[in-house]
Amino acid sequence: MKLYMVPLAPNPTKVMLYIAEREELGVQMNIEQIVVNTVKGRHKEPAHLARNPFGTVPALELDDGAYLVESLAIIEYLEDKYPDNALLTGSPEERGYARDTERIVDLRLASPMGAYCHAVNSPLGYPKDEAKAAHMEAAMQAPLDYLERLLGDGRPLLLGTRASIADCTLQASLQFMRYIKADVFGDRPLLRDWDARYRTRPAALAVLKW
Ligand SMILES: N[C@@H](CCC(=O)N[C@@H](CS)C(=O)NCC(=O)O)C(=O)O
Repeated sequence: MKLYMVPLAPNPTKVMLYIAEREELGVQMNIEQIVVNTVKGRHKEPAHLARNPFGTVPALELDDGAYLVESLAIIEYLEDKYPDNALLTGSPEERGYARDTERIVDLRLASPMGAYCHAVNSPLGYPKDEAKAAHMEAAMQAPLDYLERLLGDGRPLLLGTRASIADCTLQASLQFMRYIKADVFGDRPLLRDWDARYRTRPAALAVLKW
């Protein structure tokens, strides 16, 4: 299999963190990672549009030549394909809660963070938009408060002691925030500690560049 990705972008990065976390658990998926240079616009060229008609990364090329082009679907496919030591484990309630947390992080936080970064200092050259940045920053506050409360019981990671898809998703977006030198934590010491702690994990050391 081949993962078409670019290191800074949050959606590919969350898949890369996910793969690295699984490798730490002893699961070798042998996925070749191939950079699509989005700064040079390669993701909008025919070669990449043939992989993903939406012109985005990531895209996972399966062994039969088909492509998956949604980051969460790629992760869920890899969970199904390599079920030993999967990240999504436990009772239906635990799995439901893990999925819920991942959706909250992705939809309520990663999404405004991405829009914020592009409005402030887009690596893809999108125009600056102060009003949009302020709106996106405001939107981040409730989910950040939610995560700060979650960590209030002393858990080291978002869902306990094991890395989760939500951890990968959050850290991938925070890397983008670091790239534009934005500190989103405010007075949220538990989240700040989580960030520092997650970034010492072997998976994070292997994948994160910022
Ligand atoms: N829903 C898709 C979103 C993919 C996406 O928007 N990727 C960004 C990078 S994080 C991208 O390729 N942006 C370039 C563009 O939209 O032109 C996913 O989760 O994979």
